[in-house]
Amino acid sequence: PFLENVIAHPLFRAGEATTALIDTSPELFAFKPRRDRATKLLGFLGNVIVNGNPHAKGFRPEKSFAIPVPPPVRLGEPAPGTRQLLLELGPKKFAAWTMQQKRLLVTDTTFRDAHQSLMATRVRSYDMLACAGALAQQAPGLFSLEMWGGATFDTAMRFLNEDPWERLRHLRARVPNICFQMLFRGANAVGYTNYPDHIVAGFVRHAAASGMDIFRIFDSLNYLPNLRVGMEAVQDTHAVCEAAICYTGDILDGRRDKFSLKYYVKLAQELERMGAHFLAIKDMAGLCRPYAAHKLVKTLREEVGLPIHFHTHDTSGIAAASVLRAADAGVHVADLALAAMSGSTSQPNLNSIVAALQHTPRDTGLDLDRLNAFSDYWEQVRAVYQPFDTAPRTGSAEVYLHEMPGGQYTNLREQAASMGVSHRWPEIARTYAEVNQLFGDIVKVTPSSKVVGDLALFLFSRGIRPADVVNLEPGATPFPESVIDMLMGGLGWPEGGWPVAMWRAVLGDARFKEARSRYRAATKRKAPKRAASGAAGSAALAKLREELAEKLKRPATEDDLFSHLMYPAVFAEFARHQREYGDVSVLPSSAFFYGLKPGEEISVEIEEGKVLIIRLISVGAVDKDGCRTVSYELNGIGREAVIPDRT
Ligand code: 3PY
Ligand code: ZN
Repeated sequence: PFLENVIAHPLFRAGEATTALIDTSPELFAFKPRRDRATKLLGFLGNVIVNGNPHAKGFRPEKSFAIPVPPPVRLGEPAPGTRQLLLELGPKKFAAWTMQQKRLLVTDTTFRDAHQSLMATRVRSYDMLACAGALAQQAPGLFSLEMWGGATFDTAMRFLNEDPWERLRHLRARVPNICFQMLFRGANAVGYTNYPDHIVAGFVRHAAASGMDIFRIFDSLNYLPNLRVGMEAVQDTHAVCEAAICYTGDILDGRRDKFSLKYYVKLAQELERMGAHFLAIKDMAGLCRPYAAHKLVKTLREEVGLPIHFHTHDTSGIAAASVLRAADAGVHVADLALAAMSGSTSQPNLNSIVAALQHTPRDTGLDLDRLNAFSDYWEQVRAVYQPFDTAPRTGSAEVYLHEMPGGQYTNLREQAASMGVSHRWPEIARTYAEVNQLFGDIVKVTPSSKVVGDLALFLFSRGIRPADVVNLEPGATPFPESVIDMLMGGLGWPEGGWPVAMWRAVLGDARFKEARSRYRAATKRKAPKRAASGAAGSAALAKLREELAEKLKRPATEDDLFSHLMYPAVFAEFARHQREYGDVSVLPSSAFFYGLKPGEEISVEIEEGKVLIIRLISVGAVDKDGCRTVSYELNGIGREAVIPDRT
């Protein structure tokens, strides 16, 4: 603490400290009591026990959950897998290898999209890490694990008080053999708005250096200029640049000709020209029906020389048929989720597809029994997340009407519930579909899907029909900021631009003219050359890092920097939480969300080989200061935490 005080002293920081500093600065000897890690954890747990975890939606299970037991880790290194292959071959030859495989290759999305779509992105690192080592040993034939990016980045900090970068590194340490894959929102990186180029490129570099192998990059309007910086940044690392076409509409429906087969082929060819190593068909809402999937994959295989990776959602209940038809048409890789985390708004069932393809030319070669054991583990884990598990119980063809992405569906339903209008969900879903038409029929995926949702709820709550928006007095209605920003070009531009009557009515004349001239300039511009040398970007990032260190009153790491740049307010609160409570990701999930019951004991590994055994003894009555004394045994010795009761 003394040294910390010296380093933090203004004279020392200004480089003006002399040896006299000690004699003239008694404040150097004012030490804040250092709270050790165990004390901080007991404080956090005490707070959850007394007040509940603010992110557990007030849910208090009657009985504690048993800690889920994953398949055991055996002695010895896991067999080499796709990661070794990628590192050895480099991304281009790795792509060629992928195209030579006869079997259907499989990406397991359990660690990312599955829980993003089923459980509001709430799965904690703890539950992934507990099974990751065994997965590396027992399923080394998986093509990749999708385990990062999308909405997991901010929710880790926001709702789980954990560091997304630590998740990536800790998983990497346990899974050295299977490629890691992330979802990257092009110029929106892992956020909801466009970021400057040097931040997007810096984020990619840091993610690749932290262990990311495959970047699936998409744009929420299929606006290709938004992909350039991210794609080029990936191409400068060891990693695979997998560029995505976002699928919407129905290529088999001749009347819906905006999103035709030709449209997707042209996009895919552009992405190939931009240097993609892989092509993803990103069917974020699960709209790619079985026969459409076959036709799309077959045509793309003829027109594009890249491996094709199919991603869909089972919202309709028939997405497994789409995967099988895509496999028949020669798709190279498919995204699937372990059985207990599959179906509904998540991916189709990995285990069942493995079974379906056994003894066929596309046999995945994966070990079904072993995969079933992992599904059993996830069934236990899923039970702990009960309050977040709000996905529809069955498939529904309603998805073809509203076209909501898997991850948005439950979110919007929750928003409707918080507005007290759950019972009017079918109307809200219809309004969402009508807002899509009002926007001219667009691709809907984060963040454009959020804007459609924002406007749908805005109009619904005011009783305005989407079709009537064009009749509103231009600029007179206080539309949500996200809508204004999108129409001003904040997310780029949709195919063919925005419908003019709606555009003018929402923005008002002055902003409409400004937006239209931006659109004209953007569509006239030739594709920009490769971004200039990274030197200016690196200097800008170094400066941002210094500014952050000032704010944090400690040195800022690269992790801190990119978390802060993506989500300044969320990161500031996360950093405060860490100062107060330390690393709470080490707690079992049941204890993290619901605390402990008297007599309950958990073991917590705070670092390798350092284990705390925590038993809750009792919770005292409220004292005169409004506090309760929570009594524990910590490694057999009595400890107390005094917690203000805020219930
Ligand atoms: C995300 O951007 O988080 C998505 O999952 C989009 O499908
Ligand atoms: Zn998805």
